[in-house]
Amino acid sequence: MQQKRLVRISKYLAKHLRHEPERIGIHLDAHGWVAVDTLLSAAAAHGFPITREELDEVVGGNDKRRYTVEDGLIRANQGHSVEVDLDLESAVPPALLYHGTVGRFLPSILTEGLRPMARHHVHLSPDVETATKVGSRRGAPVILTVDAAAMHAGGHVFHRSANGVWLTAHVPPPYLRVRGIS
Ligand code: HQG
Repeated sequence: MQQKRLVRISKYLAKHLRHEPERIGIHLDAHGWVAVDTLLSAAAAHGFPITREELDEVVGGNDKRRYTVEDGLIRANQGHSVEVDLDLESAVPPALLYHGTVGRFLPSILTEGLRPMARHHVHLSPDVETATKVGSRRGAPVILTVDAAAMHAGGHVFHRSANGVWLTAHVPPPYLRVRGIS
């Protein structure tokens, strides 16, 4: 499949498995799952037919492993704005985690900390390279280092999504450092 088609399908899945299932008349269960058949029929009925082979290629070939297919069901691994319970176990984070953002958000972030904004959690990356990619979506990336060990010691809960993104409710300013500035 062409890369362009693959990206279009992945975006379509993100839109309907994370944010607006009702737009194509599907219903996610409490844990974010919907039957693959239901999803494919709904997509076709709403003018965006996807074959099962294409779906499998997007799910299997997706470098970020955004989706899981299991027992005839599919769900997004993270990034929801609709209420779902992903049953993620809490986990001990590495000592440092990273967040990629852009300069225009810094004044607010350094005042109120990192907030989930439209998502359920703040998303943190395990390495600078990943954080740089995340930040670059919005402009020249600025990387924040998160003192995850201190947060964990202070009782903040962390979860790790199926695709290696670290999630937490809020990162207060004392745990944040702009990388390159001491
Ligand atoms: C910023 C993509 C002002 C935050 C990526 C970010 C990631 C604040 C934006 C995943 C703020 C929210 C998540 C505050 C945070 N004041 N701005 N207090 N706190 N922000 O997209 O972390 O393609 O919801 O810095 O690869 O950018 O969806 O979060 O710039 O893994 O699979 O508010 O989304 O993955 O933006 O990205 P987002 P994110 P997917």
